[in-house]
Amino acid sequence: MKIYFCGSIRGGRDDVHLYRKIVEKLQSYGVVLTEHVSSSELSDRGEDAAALGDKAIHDRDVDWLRQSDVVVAEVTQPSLGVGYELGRAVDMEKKIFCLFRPSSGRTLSAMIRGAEDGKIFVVKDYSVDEVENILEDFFNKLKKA
Ligand code: 6K6
Repeated sequence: MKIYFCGSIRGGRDDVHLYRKIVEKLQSYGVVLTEHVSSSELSDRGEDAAALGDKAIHDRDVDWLRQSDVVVAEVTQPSLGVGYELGRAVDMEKKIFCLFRPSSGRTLSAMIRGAEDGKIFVVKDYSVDEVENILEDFFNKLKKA
């Protein structure tokens, strides 16, 4: 299974350690195409972009999105890029699982919360200590579907 993981980069890297934990768990279910999103070496300035260029990053990521079987997004830290990826993924009719932490004190965008349809676009409120179980439930159901 090819998994596309979305998490904030230029939107802010506060949750990068959590992204790492999520990606490690996702790797037990398949190949995570976007493992770099969880790299603590990648800052919010995305300085590596200087080597690759924004257009190359965009085109490569959209190509990976197209190849993916499922999209998992940590949406607590607001990110234009993550919102864009989710919009493109909806258009590609990908199975989407969004994870949001209410304990952050934030309110999730209506464009993400409101996109939930309980089938292919799922939004789950969670806390850090339950993340592994929540991913396990999601992938177990996905395998049975
Ligand atoms: C190049 C090589 C390593 O890191 C870079 C620099 N930037 C990005 N590389 C890969 N994917 C990126 C990069 N910047 C944004 N994205 C994609 O958008 C990721 O898949 C994230 O899910 C999302 C983050 O968007 P912003 O708006 O928070 O940056």
